[in-house]
Amino acid sequence: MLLREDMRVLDELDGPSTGLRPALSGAEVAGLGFMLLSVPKGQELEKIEELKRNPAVEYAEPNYRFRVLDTAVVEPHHGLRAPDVIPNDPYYPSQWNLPKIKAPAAWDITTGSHRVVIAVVDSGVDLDHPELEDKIWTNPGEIAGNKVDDDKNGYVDDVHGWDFVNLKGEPQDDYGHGTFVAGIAAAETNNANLIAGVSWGAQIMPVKVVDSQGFSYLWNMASGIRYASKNGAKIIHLSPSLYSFVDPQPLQDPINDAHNKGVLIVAGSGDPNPKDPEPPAPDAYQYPASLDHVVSVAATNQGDGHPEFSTHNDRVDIAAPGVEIRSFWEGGYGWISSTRVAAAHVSGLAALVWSVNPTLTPDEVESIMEATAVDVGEPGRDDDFGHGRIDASAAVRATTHHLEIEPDEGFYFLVCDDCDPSPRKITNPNTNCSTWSATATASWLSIGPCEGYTPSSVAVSIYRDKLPGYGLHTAVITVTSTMTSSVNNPKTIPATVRYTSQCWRNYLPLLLTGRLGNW
Ligand SMILES: [Ca+2]
Ligand SMILES: [Ca+2]
Ligand SMILES: [Ca+2]
Ligand SMILES: [Ca+2]
Repeated sequence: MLLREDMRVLDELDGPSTGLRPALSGAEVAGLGFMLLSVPKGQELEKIEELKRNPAVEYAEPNYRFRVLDTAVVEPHHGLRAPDVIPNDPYYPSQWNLPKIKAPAAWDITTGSHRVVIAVVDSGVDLDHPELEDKIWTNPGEIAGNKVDDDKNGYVDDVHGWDFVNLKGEPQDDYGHGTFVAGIAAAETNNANLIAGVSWGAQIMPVKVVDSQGFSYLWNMASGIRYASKNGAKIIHLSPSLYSFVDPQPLQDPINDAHNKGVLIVAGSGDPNPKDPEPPAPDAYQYPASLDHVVSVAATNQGDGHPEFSTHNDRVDIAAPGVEIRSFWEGGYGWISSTRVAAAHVSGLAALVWSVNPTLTPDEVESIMEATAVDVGEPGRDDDFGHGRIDASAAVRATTHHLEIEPDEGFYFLVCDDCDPSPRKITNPNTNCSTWSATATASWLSIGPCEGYTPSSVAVSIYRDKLPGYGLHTAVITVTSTMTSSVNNPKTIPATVRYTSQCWRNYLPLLLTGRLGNW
């Protein structure tokens, strides 16, 4: 069971005199604000009632079991021909969900910044999957395999996330669901391989809280949320869900903390299991989706209808495709229908919105997705679809563009009669070429065409023939957002050219004064 003390009450009652301390002997404290206690089997509820009568106990709850019900229907490889359109992933034509949410038009604005991290709190992620291995988050402060907690975050060798089931730093997926969800949100895309993901750029932080049978526990869930928010995730995708939940506080606390840190938390609205001996009502609150500060995502089908399995209630915020959604399964490929896979689209879209404007709060990101959603079902917000089915293109286009470029400190070129300096690059790490342009104030500065998706860049080079003569010349490059609404814009980059007949005349004095290293 999980237990939290009210320290103020404990102090008032002079600690041990409450009788609580002896009861806690052997308790495990994990920095979550509550404790995990072992109780003899069968005495759980009795013990909880006893503890709740103690004024020093803020809450005492069973360590509830959560679950991930989904298993994929496996499909054979068809050897599909890569289409001539972008993205070129061969299974893209069977991903009805992506054109449905207008992902291709969203990808004209951004294919997703590498800086946005989605924590997949699920069964782990296949760390060696060819479509995911380059997308896995790496903890910058941790050295692998030295049995030292280098970044002092409480977890030894957590180089690519953490496994809360087996308590180790290699959150390898032994069930499959986390890998499936990660593929929907952020598979390697336009690589002529398998499927496309919603955000081509987002990093995946694997946080394993689900065991090899598809089950998780409240303790693992709370710990996983805390880990993700403390270690740089921007979005937390919560897969496991539960309906018979008495007191959600042990989960609400870490969710509140994550939200206060600027993290968006996303979960499927829930899918009652028809095989369950006591299935919940189709409008029952399921958790964590129904907690505060969690975006509760319902599923839609190809016709924007409401599939029967998708829980509907007044906590549903938004809807996304959730029927026959393709992703990776057991080393191959398959489909799943559930609200959890619907939620993976919202996690991916939030990563795209945050790419266009990294300064937004999680509430702002949620509001943008809801305001731009397509109203389906009954007019206005309704319990089946919340604010509607997500429209990725409308969402990224409604986002105020926060223009970022690299470098912003300026360029220095050295030119002589028998040498040309190599071109430099101005890079926009977050959005595509369609969102920005660059111009120069001097005819001797050449600004190349913009190239690439996110990141996108232009080459800057010098036309020696157009320089007005030997000496020092300066000009300014102006970078402007071309999106309807923008901030941090325009940006200017100074460019300086030293033009001389022979470069050694410039290099030699610099070498003698030891300044070349700075140039
Ligand atoms: Ca660590
Ligand atoms: Ca280490
Ligand atoms: Ca792919
Ligand atoms: Ca509606």
